[in-house]
Amino acid sequence: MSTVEQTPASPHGEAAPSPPLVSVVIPCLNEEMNIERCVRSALAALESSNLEGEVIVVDNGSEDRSAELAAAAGARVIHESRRGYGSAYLAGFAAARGAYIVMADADLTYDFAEIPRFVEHLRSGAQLVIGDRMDNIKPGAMPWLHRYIGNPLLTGFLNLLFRTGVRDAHCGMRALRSDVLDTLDLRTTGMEFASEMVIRAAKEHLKIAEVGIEYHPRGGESKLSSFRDGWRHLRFLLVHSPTHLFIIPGVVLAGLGAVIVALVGGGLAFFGRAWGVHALIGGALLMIVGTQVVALGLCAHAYGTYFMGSKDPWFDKMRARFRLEHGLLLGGILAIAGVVMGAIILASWIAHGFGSLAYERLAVVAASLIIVGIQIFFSSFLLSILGLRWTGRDNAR
Ligand SMILES: Nc1nc2c(ncn2[C@@H]2O[C@H](COP(=O)(O)OP(=O)(O)O)[C@@H](O)[C@H]2O)c(=O)[nH]1
Ligand SMILES: [Mg+2]
Repeated sequence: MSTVEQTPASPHGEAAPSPPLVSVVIPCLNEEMNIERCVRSALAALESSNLEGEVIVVDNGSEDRSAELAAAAGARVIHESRRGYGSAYLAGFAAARGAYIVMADADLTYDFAEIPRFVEHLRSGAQLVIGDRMDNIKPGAMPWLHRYIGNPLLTGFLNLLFRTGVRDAHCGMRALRSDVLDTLDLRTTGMEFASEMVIRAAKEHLKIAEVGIEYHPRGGESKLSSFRDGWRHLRFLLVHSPTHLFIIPGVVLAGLGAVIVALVGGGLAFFGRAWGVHALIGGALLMIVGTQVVALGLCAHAYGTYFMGSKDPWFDKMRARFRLEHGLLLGGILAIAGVVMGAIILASWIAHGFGSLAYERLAVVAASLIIVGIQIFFSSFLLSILGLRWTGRDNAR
């Protein structure tokens, strides 16, 4: 939980001073080498551009003199005991009084003299302003693993999934209007907070501006753990996009499996040769697993829509078009087709005096149809259950 160490004095019950226009929020974990200079340059940037403002340092349980030095340099210090870059910012945002919030690390990588440029973008209508370091990374500022692998891969993946169009999605120098905080509804506690902010802003169609800035070598030790924090970003992207995590891979698997089952099961040759029961088993496996993955994806979408307020146009269209009964019908038809095939095999076995069977292909097709059919049938019910609390007309779906 966060606490405020130093609040602006209001002695003798005077009217509180009018809130500042800009709050510069700086998360800080053991940055005694840098924090004083950061606070002073932030204050100097505000003053030189005649911006009424405050500098808030969120101390994240530093074991060094960071908090003390920040306060002495003129910052309002907030303490947040829950560790993490995101936790620090959430506490800082809650304490910020400005209409505009500027964010930057406490490590001297960002130039606080750029603050007025960020504020200018907010003044001219942007709701979120993100720095873009990519054309101006100073020697030694970013390890090659981050510059050429981590950053481009994660930013590329983020844009593939969420189409934010942001060039440097992990840049730590940003600005936003405090009135969009409720809309953004940020929750993550770690470094993935940076991705969450960009994704949420894009999903809510906020006006995003980008500002080219320089990125300088860090003073003191980095708090970023490349693989752990990289994975946290990736995990965040995946769990917030069921379409890419489940639906697309599931449809591809199930579609490929269904084609293989149809061709091999029907005895058709392809790629210049006939295929046997092993290929059929492979196809059945893909079809079954793919269906399962799609069903999980639909449930994940339903959970997001009904319980987390997610808005996904694709899922909304599906909901409008398909009802529970459609799923039951499809599942039922497939399962019955499988049972009929099984019955044919059984009848033929009986007719041939319970001797040895040679219906492997038909048996595989029958079994996979029954499995897929039953899966669709019950998944449809589960989807419907997830939507039970949904309002009005959708209850019946
Ligand atoms: N990683 C991390 N950074 C924190 C935490 N609390 C505050 N910070 C601050 O968040 C900023 C970002 O961390 P930094 O090491 O610069 O990561 P990088 O900019 O991604 O390389 C710095 O100002 C840190 O002092 C925390 O719990 N974890
Ligand atoms: Mg940094």
